[in-house]
Amino acid sequence: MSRTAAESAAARADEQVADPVWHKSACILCECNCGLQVQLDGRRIAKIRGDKEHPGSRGYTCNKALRLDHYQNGGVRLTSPLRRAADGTFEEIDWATAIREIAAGLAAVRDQHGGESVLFYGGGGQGNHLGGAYKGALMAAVGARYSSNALAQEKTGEAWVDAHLAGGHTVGDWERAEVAIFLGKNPWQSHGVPRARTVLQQISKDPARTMIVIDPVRTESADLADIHLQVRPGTDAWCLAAILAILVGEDLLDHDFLASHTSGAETVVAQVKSIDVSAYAAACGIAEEQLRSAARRIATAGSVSTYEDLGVQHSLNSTLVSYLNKLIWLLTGNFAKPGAMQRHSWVAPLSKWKTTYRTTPVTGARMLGGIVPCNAIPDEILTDHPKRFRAMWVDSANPAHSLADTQRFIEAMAALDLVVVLDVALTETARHADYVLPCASQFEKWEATFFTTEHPHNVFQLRAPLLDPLPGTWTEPQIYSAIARELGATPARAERILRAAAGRGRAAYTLAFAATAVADKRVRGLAPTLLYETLGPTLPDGAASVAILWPLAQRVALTHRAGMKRAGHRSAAALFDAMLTNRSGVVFTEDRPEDSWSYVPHKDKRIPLAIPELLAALDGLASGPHAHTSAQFPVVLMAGQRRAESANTIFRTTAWRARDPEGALRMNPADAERLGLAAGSRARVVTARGSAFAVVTVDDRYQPGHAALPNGLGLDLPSGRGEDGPTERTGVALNTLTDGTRRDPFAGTPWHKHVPARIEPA
Ligand SMILES: Nc1nc2c(c(=O)[nH]1)N[C@H]1C(S)=C(S)[C@@H](COP(=O)(O)OP(=O)(O)OC[C@H]3O[C@@H](n4cnc5c(=O)[nH]c(N)nc54)[C@H](O)[C@@H]3O)O[C@H]1N2
Ligand SMILES: Nc1nc2c(c(=O)[nH]1)N[C@H]1C(S)=C(S)[C@@H](COP(=O)(O)OP(=O)(O)OC[C@H]3O[C@@H](n4cnc5c(=O)[nH]c(N)nc54)[C@H](O)[C@@H]3O)O[C@H]1N2
Ligand code: SF4
Ligand SMILES: [Mo]
Repeated sequence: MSRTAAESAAARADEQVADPVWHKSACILCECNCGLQVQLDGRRIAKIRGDKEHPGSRGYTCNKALRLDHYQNGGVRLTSPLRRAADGTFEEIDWATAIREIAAGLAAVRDQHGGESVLFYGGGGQGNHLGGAYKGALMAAVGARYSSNALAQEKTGEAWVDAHLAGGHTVGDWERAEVAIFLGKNPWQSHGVPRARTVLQQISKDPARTMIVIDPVRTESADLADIHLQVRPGTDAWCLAAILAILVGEDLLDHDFLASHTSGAETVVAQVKSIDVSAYAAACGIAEEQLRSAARRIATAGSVSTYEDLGVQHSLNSTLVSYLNKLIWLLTGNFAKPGAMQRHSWVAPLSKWKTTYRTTPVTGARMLGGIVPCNAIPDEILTDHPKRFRAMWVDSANPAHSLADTQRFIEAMAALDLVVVLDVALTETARHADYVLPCASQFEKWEATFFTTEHPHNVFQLRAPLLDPLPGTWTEPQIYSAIARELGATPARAERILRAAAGRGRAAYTLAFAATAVADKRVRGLAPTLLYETLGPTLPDGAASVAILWPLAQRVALTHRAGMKRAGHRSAAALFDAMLTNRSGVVFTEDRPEDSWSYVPHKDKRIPLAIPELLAALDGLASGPHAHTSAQFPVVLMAGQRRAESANTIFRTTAWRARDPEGALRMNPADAERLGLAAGSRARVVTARGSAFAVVTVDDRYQPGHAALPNGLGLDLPSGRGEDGPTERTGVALNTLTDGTRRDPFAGTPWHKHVPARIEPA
């Protein structure tokens, strides 16, 4: 239930009285966005429990959701726009000044160097995508063409492979899969699979089902697995190639599926045949017999689903590994049937699934998924190339902390003419901005994510604000709209027509929108802010920023009509109303496995299996190096493990972390002993780019020569009062250790899981 103005006023009048109402919301810490119910005590989120009516999470939460008040109230919030003064410090300015100066700054960069020299970064985190949906309007207003976000350091290689094969994003059917494969994925900690711990336990307990975990570490997920392929770090390509060779060699392929639903199988099979299984088994450190039994189990299963994640996407040969992973389920016919891999609907696709790509203006890096690879960004700035980026706009992201090679990224920021950061706090990135704009938190505005990737019931939840915006903060749509207007980009006539049409109802509005878009070319690009300014005010409870869902509901009706109707929505308008009013979220499409074929865009509905460039890379494995370590850096450091006590950089406080406050360096007992490191002692971790100190934990879950540091620590948090004062760092800021050049040759995605390092007593 949304909080009315009267309720808010009552809460303000008597802050001491806890509000007994359970308000609906969602967790903002990972892509699952579990539905929540919360009780407020003034502005404090006092009690949190899972929402049983949420159609995806059904009451489930993990340990982290219960700490969400640390996001809302734990850090130091920004309450005024900040401008960097001549002496380098920040000064508070009012919003009118901020909007005027930033618009003037953007216009100056555009007029001198072209709008394409403004790079947009971010636009949403794990819990907030609604605001970022308005970013496109500002990009259009400026004439910008380049953007990037965290997907370009994890998922773009996979997206490119998916584009070639099933033509778009694929997802497992976890509730029904007979064999579930987790490849470089630890759902027990990182989730990704809805209700992950429950689902893992169900698979583990069921003798008819099998869980295969491919991970160098004996993780909590591996503990529940039937088969744990404990690869040597970074050798997944050899492991998967060997499994493919076994499938081919033992004739375990689904020939019917290959004949009726694919093309190019002969090319793939011919090449895989030549792989030396024993040699590849040795390369990945797994007994050949274990690989054979895994391959046989996959081939004889009624259904197989797989989930690949950072363990391979942040490691060597990542795009090739994506391809080999997908060949395993395709050669065994595990697509578009119950329990197998599926295509699915979206409310708004997170990325572009295209085989073609643009390249970056300076270094010519491939922009897979349509976005600039994160690792290439500093190279696109630190140069005197005339097409270099001159300005950067950052929203809901912390790239000075989350991108490889922090030092170089900060150097790049300093070389720009203009940096604007939108955030709730003065982050590591915001500290290097020219302007910082304080945003309302994710519990102070209407919010949603477009992590709508489920099958068969795909869920979307629109969250109503729990609290009024903190005084001094604005919402992102408000900011995008104001700056586009200040730039003079808002088409006035179209706006007048649309405002009038909005008063006559949504059907009239839609017709008017189509007409104005034909009459004025600017309308399409500026559509988000036009919607916000004209349809927005007609929406109830101050939900102006929800206006963007109106065209998105039309999109769902157009592209996934049958699925939408099966979910009980007879039209786009009905779906929009359901999304607007249902606080626990709605199933927006109900898909059947065979519907996956309707999402395959290829004309002949056949999946083309051969990707020549990646087959060439597969050939290269025969001679490729299995490890990147050296005498100087003999350890593989996993720079970014997901743990029970990590959540990207969303909590800007150390207090939320009950255990492991500093984020220990985990390593094998034998390594620790050899180095003279006792549990609890301090070690120095040295890489080619930097060094840092960490507390040691010894654990035989890790292989010798492998060590792990957690993701998201090492924030520079205010140690005194005031946001702009001195700071203190707890834990290792991982990207002070990583090197931007260590990246996948196809996708440019970083090798954060494979950082050659040396560990020594501190
Ligand atoms: N608790 C928590 N959950 C989160 C997040 C968080 O910060 N904390 N972040 C969210 C985000 S943004 C993401 S992208 C997901 C990521 O979710 P995951 O990818 O599951 O998380 P990681 O722990 O980074 O990596 C997964 C596994 O890869 C293994 N691995 C390391 N090297 C290799 C290798 O060479 N080969 C293989 N096969 N495996 C390897 C690690 O041992 C680890 O168990 O998690 C999300 N969920
Ligand atoms: N070495 C190493 N680096 C990594 C990783 C790793 O494993 N190892 N993981 C990578 C991965 S998978 C990911 S996804 C990225 C994540 O890194 P980023 O994409 O940079 O995102 P987050 O750390 O989630 O930071 C989210 C930001 O949004 C801000 N924020 C929160 N709420 C709001 C709001 O309502 N409005 C606005 N405007 N801002 C808000 C937060 O304060 C925070 O600054 O890190 C990547 N970097
Ligand atoms: S799995 Fe945990 S972190 Fe992820 S959304 Fe649910 S409660 Fe939040
Ligand atoms: Mo991520």
